[in-house]
Amino acid sequence: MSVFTENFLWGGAVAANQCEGAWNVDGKGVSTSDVCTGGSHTKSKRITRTMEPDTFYPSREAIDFYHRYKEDIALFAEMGFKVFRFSIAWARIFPTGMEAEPNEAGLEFYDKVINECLKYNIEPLVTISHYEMPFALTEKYNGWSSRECIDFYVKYAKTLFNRYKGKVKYWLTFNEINAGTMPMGNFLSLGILNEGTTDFNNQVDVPILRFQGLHHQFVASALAVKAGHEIDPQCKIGCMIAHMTTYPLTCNPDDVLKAQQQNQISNLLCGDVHVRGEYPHFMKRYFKENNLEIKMEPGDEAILKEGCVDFYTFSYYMSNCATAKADASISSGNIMGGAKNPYLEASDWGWQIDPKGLRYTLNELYGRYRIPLMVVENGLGAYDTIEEDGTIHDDYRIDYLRKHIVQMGEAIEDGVELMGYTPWGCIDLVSASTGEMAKRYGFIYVEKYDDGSGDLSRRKKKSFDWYQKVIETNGAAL
Ligand code: BGP
Repeated sequence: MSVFTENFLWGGAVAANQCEGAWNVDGKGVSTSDVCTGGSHTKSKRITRTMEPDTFYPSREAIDFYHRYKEDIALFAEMGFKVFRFSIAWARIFPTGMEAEPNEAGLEFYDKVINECLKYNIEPLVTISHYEMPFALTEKYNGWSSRECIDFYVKYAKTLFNRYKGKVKYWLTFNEINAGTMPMGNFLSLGILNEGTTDFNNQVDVPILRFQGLHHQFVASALAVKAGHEIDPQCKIGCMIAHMTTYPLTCNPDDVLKAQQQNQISNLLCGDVHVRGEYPHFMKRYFKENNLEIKMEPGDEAILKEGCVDFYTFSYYMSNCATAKADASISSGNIMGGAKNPYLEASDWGWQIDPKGLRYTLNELYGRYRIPLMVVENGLGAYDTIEEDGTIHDDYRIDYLRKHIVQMGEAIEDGVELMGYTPWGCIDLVSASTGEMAKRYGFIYVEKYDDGSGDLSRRKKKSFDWYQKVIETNGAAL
C-alpha cells in the first residue's frame, strides 16, 4: 500500500540555461548564464563576454532541448511523469529585459513545450527565473542590486501569466532565492557583477549589494504572486529555496547556536518572507551587526504581506554541520559548505548524502509553515559509464533516490502535506556549479561531453525503468 496521495505529483526537473541551448536563436538575448565558461578544460567557471576559441560555454548548446523537447517529453511521458518542472529563459521573452513588447518567437517556443506536456497529461511547473536574467540588466543596472529590476521582472512575469493562463497551474517565482544570502549568489542568482569579478566560483563579494538585491527579489516575487492570482485565480504560486539542512557538529551549545544562526540566515529568512510576508525577528540584529543598511520603500512591507506564496518548494541534496571551531574539516556543497559529518557518506563531489535529513527537514518546514510542500530538486550527481552493450547501470542513483523516497513516505506518515517530487536533471544536463556535463543526474543519458563532442543522442539508464515502476505503483515498489 502506498502512503503517497492518489494525485501525488511524480516527475522531474530541469532549467532552461542548463538544457535548452539555442542561446542566440529566434530573437533570444544574451543571458547571464551565456557568459559563463565551464567544462573540465577551463577548470573553473569564468565570466567572459567574448566568444573565446576552444572554450566551452555550456549553456550555449547544452543538450539542445530547444530542438529536441518533443523526444524528451515523450520519454518523460513514458516514465509516467505527472509533472515536469522547467524554467523559462527570461532573455527569450525580453531579450534585454527592457523591451516594451515581448519576443513572440520566445513565447511560441514555450507554447509548444507546454502543449506537449499537456498532450500527455503532464502538469507544467514553471520556474520564472532559474539562475539567469538578461545580461543587459547586469550591464546597465548591475542586476538585482538595482530596484529597476523589480518592474522588469513583474512585466515579464505578467506576460507569462497572461499567455499561459489556464494551462500552467503551478509557478515558482525564483529558483533557490536564498542563494542571494551567500557569496556564490552574486552573479548566479542576482546577476550582480562586482568590479574585479571574473571567476564565478570565487567572486568579489559585497554583502550589502546581495542583501539589497535579495530585498528587490522579495518585492518582485510578492508583486508577481499578487498579479498571478489576479490574472488566473486558479493558479498556485510557490517559492523555491535551496534547503541547507544544518546540524550542530557536537552538542556543545556554541555549535548548536552556530547551527541555528546558519539555519536562520540560509533557510528561514527567505522562507519567512515568502510564507509569512515579513522579515523574521533575527534579521534586525544580523543587519545591524553586519552594517547592512537595506533601503526599503514605504510600501514594501505591505507588498510583502499581500504576496504570500501558496506552497513551499525546496531543493534537497545533502546536509551539513556547523561548528563554532574555526579549524574543522570542511565538506563541499552546492552553494554552501560546512563541517564534515562523520556519520555520512559523500558523493564524488563531496555532497554528504543524508536521506533521513529529508524527513527531518520536511517535518521542520511543515511545522513552521503549515502549507503544502514539494521537493522540486533531489538527486545524485555521478559519473556514468556506458557498458559495451550500450547499457548504463546506475544502481548508485537508484539507491540514492530510493532512500530519499522512503524518507518522504515517513514524513507523510508523520503528517506532512507533500504535493510532489521532481528529482533534478531527469535528463542529463549541464551542472550549475561546475559547468560540466560529466556530473550527471538523469534517468536519460545524453551523449554530450565537456570537450564539446557528442552527438546529443539520448538513451535510457537502468534508473529509467526503475523510476517508471515507482510512478506506476505510486511509490509502493521501490
Ligand atoms: C541546484 C540548482 C540546479 C542544479 C542543482 C545541482 O542548486 O538549482 O540548477 O544544477 O543544484 O547542482 P549541480 O548542477 O551544481 O550539481
